[in-house]
Amino acid sequence: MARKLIAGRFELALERPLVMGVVNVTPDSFSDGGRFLGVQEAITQARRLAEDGADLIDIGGESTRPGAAPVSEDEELRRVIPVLERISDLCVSVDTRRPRVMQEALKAGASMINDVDALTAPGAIELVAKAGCAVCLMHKKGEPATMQRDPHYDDVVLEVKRFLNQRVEAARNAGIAAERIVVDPGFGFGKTAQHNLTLLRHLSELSALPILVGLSRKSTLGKITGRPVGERLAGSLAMALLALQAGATILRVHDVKETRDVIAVWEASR
Ligand code: 9MG
Repeated sequence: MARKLIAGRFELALERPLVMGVVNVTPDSFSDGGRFLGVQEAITQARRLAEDGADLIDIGGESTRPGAAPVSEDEELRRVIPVLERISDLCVSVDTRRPRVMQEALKAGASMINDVDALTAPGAIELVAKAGCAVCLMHKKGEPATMQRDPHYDDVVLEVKRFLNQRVEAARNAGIAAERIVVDPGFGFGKTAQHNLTLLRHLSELSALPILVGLSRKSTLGKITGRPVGERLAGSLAMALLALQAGATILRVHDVKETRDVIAVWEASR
């Protein structure tokens, strides 16, 4: 496995797990519904997560939660770019599926593209190849509006593994070095709780490249614990530990400080 992740001017050592802190610049994260306050809050939150120990910050302007309202490209840019311009000293990943947003985000200082569509949009792969940024290639089955309506797989591990391998091959053929690529099984993206748990058990079989996992606060935890999204910290930390044991390299989380403690305990026990 690559021992470092190259993300633009940043080189992140992979001897230890990395933490990616989540910052959503989406209406549901605004306290008063105002756009400007959302941007300010996002900047403050990004800085706080970095102080808490995040190695990377993931900024998103379009919610890909099941059933989330679509956002225009211009609106996504208006949400994300002003935040990026103010935190470009940090290693920032941009969660987007749109090549134009990728392009503008990279110009504004982003070092990584987190694409839940795995660079399948026309032009996306060439753009990322040229940029020198890192990329996260994620598996998803279906589209966010409908993907959780009875998802089905004959063999979820095999299907996700094949897809990730194909997208890695496409990225490598386009000129993206292996040290710039991480893969992600896409927990909750067209998967039931059982699919997610099966993938977690087989995580290390999915790829030889670094694996990013996003389980923090997700509905699988609601299903297991019966708790609403605001009460899923303990479940999220338990999932973080399971993911580390299963071979995850990057944990995409909302609660950075607490996840850092999980990593410290896990490392001490090895
Ligand atoms: C944007 N986003 C929401 N959940 C995610 C996950 O699990 N992985 C990645 N890469 N991105 C996600």
